[in-house]
Amino acid sequence: SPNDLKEVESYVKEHYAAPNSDYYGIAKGRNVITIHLESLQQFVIDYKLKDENGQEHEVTPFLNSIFHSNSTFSFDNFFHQVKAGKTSDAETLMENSLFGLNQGSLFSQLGGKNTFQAAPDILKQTGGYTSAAFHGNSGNFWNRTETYKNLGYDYFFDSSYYDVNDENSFQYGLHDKPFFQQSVQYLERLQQPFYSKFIAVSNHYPYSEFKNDEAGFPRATTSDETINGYFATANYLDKAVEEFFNYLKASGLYDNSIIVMYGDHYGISNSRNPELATLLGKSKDTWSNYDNAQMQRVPYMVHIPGQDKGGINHTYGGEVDALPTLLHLLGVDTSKYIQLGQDLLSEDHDQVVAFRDGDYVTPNYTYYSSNLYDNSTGLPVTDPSEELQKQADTWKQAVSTQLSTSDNINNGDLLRFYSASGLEPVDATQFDYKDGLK
Ligand code: GP9
Ligand code: MN
Repeated sequence: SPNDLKEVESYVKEHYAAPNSDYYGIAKGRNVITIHLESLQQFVIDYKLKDENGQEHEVTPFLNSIFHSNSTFSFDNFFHQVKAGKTSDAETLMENSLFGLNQGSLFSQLGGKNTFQAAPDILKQTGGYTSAAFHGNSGNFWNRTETYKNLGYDYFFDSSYYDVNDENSFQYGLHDKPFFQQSVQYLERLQQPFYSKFIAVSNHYPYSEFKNDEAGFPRATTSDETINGYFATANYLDKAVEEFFNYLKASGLYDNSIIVMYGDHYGISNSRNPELATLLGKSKDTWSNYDNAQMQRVPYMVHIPGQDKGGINHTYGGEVDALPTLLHLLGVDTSKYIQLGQDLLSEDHDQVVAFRDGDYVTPNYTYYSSNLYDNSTGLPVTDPSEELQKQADTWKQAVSTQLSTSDNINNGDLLRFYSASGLEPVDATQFDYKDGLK
């Protein structure tokens, strides 16, 4: 009921993190180009894979160059926060600053019927942006077609807009290089400024698509074939993104755009991590749930060509924090929006990162699978001081309130009652993605 909104509003007000004036609006009016880096984990950044001759191969040289550029706001303590909804949960988090559901996918269950105040719609109503999502898989997957309408996307170019055949695709759709190549014809006809999202999917489990000579990248040699293929598909993604950047530069779009890149969730699951350990200079035998928690870091980079205030920021945060961060860089005031994350560049940012199941990570302590760990040793805290126990209880409470607030909003469809944002409700019936740009 509208009454349930009161509690939500006071939570949001209490947690609002004001923008940092050094960065507020530095990308105002620019196009936004978001690139979804499927299953890419932060450990891959700067990682070099050794082949059987001991020769090192940089897995993502292009993304590494972006990560280290001072035109990029890069975050190396940024965590995914998804559960069973995987990619779709990441999209929910990144574009709404709300969590997915504790069970299943919010896109599948509520995406077609709920009211949202999402990135495409906010930018349209505050900045006159056109919006488009690009993905070389069927629009039904994760109920995207229906959900995107409610998110306010003007256009959705799904696989029906692409030449997809046995040669250039796999079970999740078109491969990344042809995906970006074929996307350009649509992108260049979009009215500027635009907000766009490109879901590149080749680096998807089971990472079996590219053998040595196709990818030109060696396989790892652990006993786990999933791990072994992961580096080659990540390298292919890196090359595809580089080609897309080259296009952006050649077309002139680059200079008046901002390019956001994020990894949606882990690519290597916890059950496989002990096998991965040796490649990370760690021991399989001492690998623990502490290590599993730390592996949930994913890349988050906001590249703003022509400015040099960026760098590698060590703030702890997660996908829920991305939208307020982005909006503030674009000079959009978020104080009236129902968003549960906090601008990562704000002085007020809280560094308690919630996982969807109630576990959490902070700069000094990690709570994962019922254990509290000291980050400085990686060991469980067996006998916490009274003070630390109190602190840990506070963190747990903060995380559970953030998650339950999100669930109340989503399950109660509360945004349909919320008009104080100043946003007109999205009229999903005005979108028909079959017509494209005709
Ligand atoms: C398919 C792709 C896969 O369209 O988004 O999603 P995931 O399996 O990673 O959730
Ligand atoms: Mn995914």
